Amino acid sequence: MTPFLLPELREETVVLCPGATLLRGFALAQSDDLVAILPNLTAQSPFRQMVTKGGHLMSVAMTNCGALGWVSDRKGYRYAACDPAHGRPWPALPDLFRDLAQGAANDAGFPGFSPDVCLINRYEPGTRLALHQDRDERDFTAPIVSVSLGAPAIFLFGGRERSEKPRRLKLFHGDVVVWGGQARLNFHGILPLKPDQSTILGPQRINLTFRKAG
Ligand code: MD3
Ligand code: FE
Repeated sequence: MTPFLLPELREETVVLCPGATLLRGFALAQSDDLVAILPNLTAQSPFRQMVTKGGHLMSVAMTNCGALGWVSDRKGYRYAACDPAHGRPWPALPDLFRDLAQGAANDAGFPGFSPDVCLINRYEPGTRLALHQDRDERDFTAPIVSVSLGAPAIFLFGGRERSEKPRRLKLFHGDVVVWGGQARLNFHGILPLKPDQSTILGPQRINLTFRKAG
């Protein structure tokens, strides 16, 4: 018997601050299935680097699935029902994705979470995400559920003010974090992904964020 290899036994729940719960390893048991679904989604709506309102190309490559998707261009940030790359709807949210996000939200104290967006972020070596708040959604009472896959990354999480010095947290393949309540509008970001970290996804990290935007 090697019970220490069972993913279930590596699960752990850590309250990071009021409203933010780290569910270490929560997605490990389903991670192969989550990874296997990604090519079906990206065949319909490929990863692309979006442009900010200020004209900068984002370092993170993104796509979406669900009834809505997060998009950015010279007009700004918004949620849109169709992929601007081709004008058709985003791929549907797979049941496995929805069930995972609902289960995590429920365990973190947010029962009845019903996401309509899964933003899929891809990080390659050097890719970063600058400190920001997520405030493009209509209803800040719904949490955001984030699922980390592939290479580990250092997550920065600050407070409600940009001036607060962010804490650092390393997120690994299979980790899930639920951000709601008082933590919903906290500043956060990702440090540049380190090179030479090869995983199930090669040298990249994929993050799924589930949101209720509409
Ligand atoms: C804390 N993504 O897509 S997920 C984003 O790893 C984003 O790709 C990061 O920030 C990533 O907007 C971080 C963790 C996360 C997501 C939303 C939050 C943390 C959050 C909203 C409020 C507070
Ligand atoms: Fe964010």
